[in-house]
Amino acid sequence: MREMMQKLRDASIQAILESENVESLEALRVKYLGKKGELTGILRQMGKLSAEERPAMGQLANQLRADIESAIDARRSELMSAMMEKKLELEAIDVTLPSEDVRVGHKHPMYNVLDQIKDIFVGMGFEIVDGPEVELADYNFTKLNIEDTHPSREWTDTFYFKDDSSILLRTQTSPMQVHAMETKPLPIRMIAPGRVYRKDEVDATHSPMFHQIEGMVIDKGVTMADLKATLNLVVEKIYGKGTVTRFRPHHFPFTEPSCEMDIQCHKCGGKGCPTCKGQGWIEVLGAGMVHPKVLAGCGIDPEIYSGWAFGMGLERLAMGEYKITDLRLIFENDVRFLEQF
Ligand code: 2NM
Repeated sequence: MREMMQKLRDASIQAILESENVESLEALRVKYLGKKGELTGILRQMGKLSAEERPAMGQLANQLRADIESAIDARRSELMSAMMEKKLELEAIDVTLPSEDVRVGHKHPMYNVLDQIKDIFVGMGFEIVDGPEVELADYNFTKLNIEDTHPSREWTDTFYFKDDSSILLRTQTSPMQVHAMETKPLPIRMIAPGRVYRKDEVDATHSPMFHQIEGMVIDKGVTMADLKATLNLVVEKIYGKGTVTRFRPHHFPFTEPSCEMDIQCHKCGGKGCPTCKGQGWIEVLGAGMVHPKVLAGCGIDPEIYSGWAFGMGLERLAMGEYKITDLRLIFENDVRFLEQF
């Protein structure tokens, strides 16, 4: 038996030293030390030994097991560090190599328009605010005086979150005005540009995601005259001094009174041309005096404070500005298109 163990020792140590990867090493561990392994096989024959021989043989077998185990451990760490070294060598990066050419994109035409508008409002003391695109129906609709039965609240019009009709993708940036009224000290002068979502099929004039910019002023003694004067000034900065505007009555749930503002076509001066589609006028935005119910709902006393607000679509503005006739081009982000602006 002593001889068998010596043979096993020689063979196993040799095989372990020659094993070339951790998988074959593991196979050797099973082969020699496993439940059906060779050492176990030898130990099974202990019964044949005399009582005097048994303790010494047992001790020898234990020693052999420990030696094989430590040989395996030693070989495993050798293999692991060799593997690591190989990996490091393979994955080495020469940081001194020149990089591949990076294709530089191009500023999106809509952002030219947005940046221009931001500059104008910042110049008048407005603050730019940014906020969540995922909103509570309360902030997107209820606090804006949009009644429970309003069609824009329908599942067919608005993206609600599964099983929860109180959470949605904002359909307008107005919830930012509500957040501002609830949290900011008065007076407030702010604009809120950003993405909005409506369940529309994609075509030349519709997209389920588009951009809006809305703005609001809340202070004591603010009137419709402030609304008109401020928006006239903005339009003159964009389309040139002397640009003629007109304000038509309109309806929005969150403003009273409400209006839409048109500019006299800056291309044809109102005669009618392709830019204004023969109309002489171009619709640019919706606006109005913030509804007293909206103010009160946000904790502002409508007897003391008043305000005006406006909202407009950025894609449409950029399309008008750059004569882009298909909204899809705006979202494709093809550099060949973008580079033209
Ligand atoms: C528009 C048109 C008119 C608007 C109103 C408010 C708020 F929160 F102050 F009530 N925010 N935005 C508003 C008013 C938006 O978009 C066409």
